[in-house]
Amino acid sequence: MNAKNTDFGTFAQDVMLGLNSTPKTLPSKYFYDAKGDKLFQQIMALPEYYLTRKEYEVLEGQHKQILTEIIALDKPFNLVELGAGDGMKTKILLRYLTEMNVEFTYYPVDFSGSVLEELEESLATEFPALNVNPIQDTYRDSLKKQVWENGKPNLILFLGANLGNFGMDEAKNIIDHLRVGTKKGDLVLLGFDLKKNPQIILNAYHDKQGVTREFNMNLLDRINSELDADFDRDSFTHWPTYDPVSGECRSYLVSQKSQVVTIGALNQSFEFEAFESIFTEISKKYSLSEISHLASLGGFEVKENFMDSEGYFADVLWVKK
Ligand code: AVI
Repeated sequence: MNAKNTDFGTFAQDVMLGLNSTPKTLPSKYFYDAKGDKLFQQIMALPEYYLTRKEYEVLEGQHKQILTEIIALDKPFNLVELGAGDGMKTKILLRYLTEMNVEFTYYPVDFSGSVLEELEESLATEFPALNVNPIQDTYRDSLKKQVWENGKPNLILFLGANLGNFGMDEAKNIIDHLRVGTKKGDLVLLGFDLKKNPQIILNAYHDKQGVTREFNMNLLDRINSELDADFDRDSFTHWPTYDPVSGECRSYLVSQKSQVVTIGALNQSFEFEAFESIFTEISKKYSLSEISHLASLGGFEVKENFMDSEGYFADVLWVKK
């Protein structure tokens, strides 16, 4: 996950804006501090959280087909990864490209400098001959700057269903940045969690062990410790919902009683009515037709949808027209 933001001013400002809006909201990018990162690692290993395993299955089982197009060009290329994180899934692709003696430079983009440092270290051990050029930036700014652009073909990776954590307008905006940030013939591989039995989706965000609850609650803990607030986490309930029409899985923290929370750093108190909620995250699930619509908005043609055996998850390969 790339969108870590621990800048005090920005965090305080976003919390102030979010809790002053109606309905109240907090941005999900603040889930990811050191504790949130660990919780997310645990989420990925949960029996209910199928997303990571399914994307692994796709990449493990179909990496040759996924990479056929770029290898067939028989030219050096740029492999750009938006939101590289620990690069675990990408290493499947890196391994195969290395085995095939393909010439390319890997540009992992992540907003977190420490994540990039760790990634660079692990790559130096596992792939000593790999050309790596880490970029510390946001998805959008990196696509605006395109520091990798050197006339060579690009394969841009945006894995892990990360686009799902943006509302539709923002997702379209990112696709538009992809449109501007790519040239004819460039390839993009995006990970999407697909619409499926609603119960399976809901369970993934409401696990029995309560790890996702902790992950959601971590937002309140961060506000308490970083912004000197007095949220009583026991008076809030983790409440995920899934709307099968929009495909939106939304997470909320619901106040169990009427209460007042004070945030010292903002010098402000916030009133909660009984059962008032804070909207904390969207995880949108897509249909294949919605995905091809997004492709066309970005000026891309769908090359192929690579899916796991149950059709839960898709890594889709697009080519720029
Ligand atoms: C990072 N992202 C794709 C995860 C998701 O499934 O939306 C974050 C997450 N939220 C709760 N569980 C996992």
